[in-house]
Amino acid sequence: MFEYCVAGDLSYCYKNKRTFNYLNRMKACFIGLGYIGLPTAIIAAQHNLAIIGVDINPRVVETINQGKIHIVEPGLQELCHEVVSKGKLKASLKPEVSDAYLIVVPTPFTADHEPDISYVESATRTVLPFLKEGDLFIIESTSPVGTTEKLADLIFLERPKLKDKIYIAYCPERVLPGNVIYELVHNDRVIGGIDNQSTEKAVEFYRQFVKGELHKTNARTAEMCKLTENSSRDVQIAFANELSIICDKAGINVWELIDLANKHPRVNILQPGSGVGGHCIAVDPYFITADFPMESQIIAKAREINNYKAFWCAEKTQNTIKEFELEYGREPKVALMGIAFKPNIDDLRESPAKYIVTKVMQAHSNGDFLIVEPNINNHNVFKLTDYKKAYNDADVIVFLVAHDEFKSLPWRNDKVILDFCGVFRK
Ligand code: SAJ
Repeated sequence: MFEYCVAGDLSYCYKNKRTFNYLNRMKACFIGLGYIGLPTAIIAAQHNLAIIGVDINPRVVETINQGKIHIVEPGLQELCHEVVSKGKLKASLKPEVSDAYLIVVPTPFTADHEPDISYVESATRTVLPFLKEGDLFIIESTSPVGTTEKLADLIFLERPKLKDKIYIAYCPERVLPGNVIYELVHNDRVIGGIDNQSTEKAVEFYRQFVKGELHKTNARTAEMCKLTENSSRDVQIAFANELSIICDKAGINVWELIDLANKHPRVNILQPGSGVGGHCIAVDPYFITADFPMESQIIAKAREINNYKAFWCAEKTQNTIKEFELEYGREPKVALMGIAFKPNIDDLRESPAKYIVTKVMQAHSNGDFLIVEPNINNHNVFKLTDYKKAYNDADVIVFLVAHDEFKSLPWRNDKVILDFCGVFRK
């Protein structure tokens, strides 16, 4: 177990070459206060850890120190206010001496679909001067296999005296946006150290605020596990999307088909949609295909199919517009329903719906389009229209995201409706 200093003042004390901390609490420094870093920092603070949250964006730091949040996540605002006002969480532009350092920054991919770990590297460099014997260094950012070992090498190159004296581990997050507070505490986690002692230390750390099981492994397996989870979902969605294209040609209702096939006790097909978006499932499989191009055939194909599905939806929309013009001798008014990457959120990252809207509007530059996204108030590119008004006013309605609001709309025989995401599936 971590041992803590019982002296309740702000000074550090040293005992048995370990660093102990103020107010009887372990101190952890989170680098990156985004969709995962901020909620994790808040939950850890709520469980009595002293937390320093670091972000390079001064507005983010300022917002959090006012007890507010810059992301949308149900219930998080209240928790943030609570831990900040009780002095358990402080945001800062710079790290501070701590017992544990967590790297929770984005890992984007390049135009060639190569993972870019430069943020993880520079976040690691910012904590390098603060590291001391006995500290724990954890990477949570989704990373290609071998990243934790690579960063351990970097740490030991820059701070050779820390070799075998600090603990280094990888622990991916698995929370679903919208349900983050519950899942951060209750989901099982996979924890892999660069050695057994590091794994054990990291398990002790997460035990303080995670109720789910903590599964021990090595760093490479933990890294691959995160990529595997999201690739697995991508492959399963690709199967559903491929089925939807086949069914369109065969004149079969894909939603009914999947419901029926899923009555088999060992079949569980996911739902087709307008493609796969977000910054996880649409990205992480590339971290495998970039490093294992020959071996990752299904994973690469699934990415291709899910990207193609968005292109297919755009083509189908454009063809429907042309058919309307031919039949009625005028341009239709077209409602494009939803631009978020999935239902009931405001997140547009890697959104297939946004891609479809952009592509269709570019192809019909003089077209009459009503863009709908009930989860955001305004957008810097698209002029947004209320969903009921758009549904009433348009001739052609294209459902791109199955937001709850859309499900309450009545079916209209006087409209041309393209339902790519099963709004009317029942
Ligand atoms: N989608 C479908 N059909 C489905 C399910 C999803 O088309 O049946 C689409 C969604 O519309 C969306 C995309 O897939 O465009 C991804 O949505 P999602 O809800 O499957 O996943 P994310 O990206 O919000 O979160 C995923 C989760 N991973 C898995 O379920 C394996 C989450 O647990 C991870 O923590 C998260 O990625 C992450 O951060 O990696």
